[in-house]
Amino acid sequence: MNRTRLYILSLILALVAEIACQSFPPEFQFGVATSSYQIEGAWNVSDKGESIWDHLLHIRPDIIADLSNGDVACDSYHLWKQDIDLIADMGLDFYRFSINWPRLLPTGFPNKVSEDGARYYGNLIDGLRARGIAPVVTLYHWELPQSLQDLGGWTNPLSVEWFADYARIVFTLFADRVDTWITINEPIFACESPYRGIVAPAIVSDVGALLCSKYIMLAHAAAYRVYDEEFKPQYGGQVSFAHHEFWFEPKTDKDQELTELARDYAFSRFSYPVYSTEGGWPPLLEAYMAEKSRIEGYTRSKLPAFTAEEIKLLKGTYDFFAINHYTSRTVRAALSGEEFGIFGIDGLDEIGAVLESKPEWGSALGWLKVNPEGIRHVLNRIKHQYGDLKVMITESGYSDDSDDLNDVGRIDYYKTYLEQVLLAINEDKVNVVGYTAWSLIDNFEWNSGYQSHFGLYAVDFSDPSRKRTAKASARYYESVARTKSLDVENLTAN
Ligand code: GBH
Repeated sequence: MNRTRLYILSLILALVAEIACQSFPPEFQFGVATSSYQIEGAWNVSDKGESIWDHLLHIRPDIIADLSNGDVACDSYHLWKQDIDLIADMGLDFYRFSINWPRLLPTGFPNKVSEDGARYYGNLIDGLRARGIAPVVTLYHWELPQSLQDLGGWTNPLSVEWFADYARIVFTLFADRVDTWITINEPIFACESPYRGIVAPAIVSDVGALLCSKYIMLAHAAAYRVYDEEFKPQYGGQVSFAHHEFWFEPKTDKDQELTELARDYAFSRFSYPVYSTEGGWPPLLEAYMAEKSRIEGYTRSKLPAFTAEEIKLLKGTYDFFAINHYTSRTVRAALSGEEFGIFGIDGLDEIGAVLESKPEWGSALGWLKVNPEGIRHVLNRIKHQYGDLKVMITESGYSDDSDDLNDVGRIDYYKTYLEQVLLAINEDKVNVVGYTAWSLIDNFEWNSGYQSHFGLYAVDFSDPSRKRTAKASARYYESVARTKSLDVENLTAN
């Protein structure tokens, strides 16, 4: 072979390698996610009970930027068939949605199961399966029955058994048709923002946030054990909870130690009890909270201790690692007297850490800074902390406030984040098995109301029929999912 031919051959080989690297493993799954309060509406149909969100936003609309609520939302309670069509049109493997606890159990307790509630979720599950879409079902995406909140909600130790009872009913109804289950969505945002007055039930209590952390994790474990013992032998499905992690890095070298504490406080608080070999609270955090509580004059740590039995109950309650990831922050120590912004977004007041962005990171709407490398770091951190686990990305996505269907920012987010997921798979050998785009449709984005859009499809909220329209990102995500490759053209709308 002469030199020119060799050169051409090497170019072709490089190209083939490049294309191969752009490809996901053939069994990699692509899906899309929503949650009940954010899309369903129909807040008081039939015998549905009231959730903490229904309750709070009817008396405190002011906590939402546009004073809106989820009374109607995307009306997916009535339009679920359209939602299934959109998912099928994108050729996706699965749909992650959540069950609204008081829609199924109007009293919060298992004494009464709503027939309409059970029928709604049964139809949705059957409709998905008929189109070859696997349902991935979340039991708790923040809709606690108000009846249980009135009894202390997740700060009441009995919430562990209330949740286990609810989980058993859901598994009894649907375990024959659902293989993948998420117990709790994001314990951090299910406990911290709610007990900092930001979201429902909007109670301000640092003690409450930490009590909730303990009992919500025990509730996860109890539900996991119910499935494992009573349903897994027959159905063989998989259960986990959706853990949330930002990527945190120290602002300067001297912020190294604080960054470790911040990671423990915000993330390992929830992952360590389940995934570590020792179990229990992360040691650094446990020591810090014991000392801080003593200084503040408490007789015991605000972070409630686990008994040996509870540590055992929690340890190993996973069949895979479910991770939600959106964004990154730098960490530095707060200056004396410095004010903290929104918990978990701008700072972690309990440990005196300020969270910021870097000039080179991009930005979506509000809190969502765009740092694609962050997702690779987080995936690596999981592997280094807990070993070679099966990892499923259960949420990731991009927000804007635009009506432009040509949503290039969102396409760029998915492209660059998925490139980093591929690097984690190919270079770092992290066993990532799936990716979930948040969200299928624009929906009720909690404090931001309907002003923050995460959807691959737009929803016209001024139209009573809540018309859904594909954005360019829907077609982009479709090509990625159908080819299982990033080697696709950036399609634009129209
Ligand atoms: C996920 O939470 C949730 O699972 C999902 O329901 C949510 O729609 C999605 O992410 C996008 O936010 O606007 O500054 O007042 C991620 C955590 C919870 C962080 C809401 C931002 C609002 C803070 N997000 N939070 S702010």
